Amino acid sequence: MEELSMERIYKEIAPKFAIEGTLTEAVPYGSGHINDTVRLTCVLEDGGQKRYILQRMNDDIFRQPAELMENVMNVTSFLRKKIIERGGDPDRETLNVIPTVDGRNYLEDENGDFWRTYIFIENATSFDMVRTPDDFYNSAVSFGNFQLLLQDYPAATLHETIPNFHNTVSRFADFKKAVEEDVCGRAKDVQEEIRFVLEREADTHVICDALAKGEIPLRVTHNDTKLNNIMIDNETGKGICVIDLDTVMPGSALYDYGDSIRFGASTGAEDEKNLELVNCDMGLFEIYTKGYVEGCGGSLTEKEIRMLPMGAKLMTLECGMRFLADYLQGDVYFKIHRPEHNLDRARTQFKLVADMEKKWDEMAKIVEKYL
Ligand code: ADP
Ligand code: GN1
Ligand code: MG
Repeated sequence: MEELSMERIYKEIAPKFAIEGTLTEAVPYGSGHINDTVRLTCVLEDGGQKRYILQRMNDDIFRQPAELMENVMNVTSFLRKKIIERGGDPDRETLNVIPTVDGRNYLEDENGDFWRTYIFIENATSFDMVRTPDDFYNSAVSFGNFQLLLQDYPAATLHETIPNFHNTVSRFADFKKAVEEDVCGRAKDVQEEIRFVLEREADTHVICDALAKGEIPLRVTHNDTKLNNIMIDNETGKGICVIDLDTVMPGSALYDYGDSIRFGASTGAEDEKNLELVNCDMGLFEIYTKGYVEGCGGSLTEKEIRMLPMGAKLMTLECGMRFLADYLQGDVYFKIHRPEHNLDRARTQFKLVADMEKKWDEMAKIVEKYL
């Protein structure tokens, strides 16, 4: 996709949305790996200001933007009703799509790029690293609650925006293919990392098998529950809004729980180069477990709770496989900001997996407390 031009956004794209006031600024925003995100600032007649998030959706990854936006509209209107019922503020506690001036939910421009706009959630922050254990606990309650709120969502009406997104068996097959094809000739330098994945093939079946056998339920899940996909209220410190709804699809609670642990319970950044700094913190692991189980309001089954450590390990292994596969394929999926960025990311994930394996008994004991 073409580089983002702020000037073009300012002059041609933003004015096509029904935003209020006079646009005064458009700046690149956030640290997501997938979409191009821009923050718009508008000045209102009364001198106040209103901000928006404008995104160019990544249509290499989300092949059916219309279906994706149908999911977003349906899920947010469903959540909106529930938020109003419980006396919350629907403009802050869920995403709100701003239509185009001609009343559509998204814009297709003359280059065939797809754009959408949301209300900017003010007085809240999305964190790339855990700031305090409380933030992490509050994010867990919110992600658990999100899943609970969607418990009676008609799952069959959801489009699968990325097929097999957390199917670790097919992710493993994709990984092996990337190694075999080795289109950039990079495999020779990362043999140790490749071996790390290949040795764990048996693990990749565990959640898929449990779902297939009906031992754990299929639910409507978020599927991308990293800490920076939740807005933490600046005043109360509570998780005010779950964002990045592109991958809301039928899935397992283990995916949501596991992806949060992968990212938030790590003592290092996702792309930390010094692996000594990267470990799975058992204090954070426990606090998230407590918050998530509470947030799910008693809806998790005993089997699910017992499998939570496996959720954490497999989501971390999967993400590592995806980063390494992308490195081997020439960095075509995740946004990178330096040449070996995806390799660095893959290495932190494998370090975390190895650390979880060492702490396996401890993790099992912790989750047992929340049965
Ligand atoms: P990506 O799929 O690329 O991760 P996100 O939808 O997560 O894209 O957006 C990237 C970042 O932009 C988020 O991590 C968050 O910091 C910020 N962001 C997204 N939506 C909003 C919003 N409605 N209000 C405030 N910030 C937002
Ligand atoms: C991507 O979109 P973002 O940055 O929140 C990715 C997740 C990965 C994550 C790794 C649609 O999340 O699956 O776990 O990067 N999203 C998609 O940081 O592939
Ligand atoms: Mg995101």
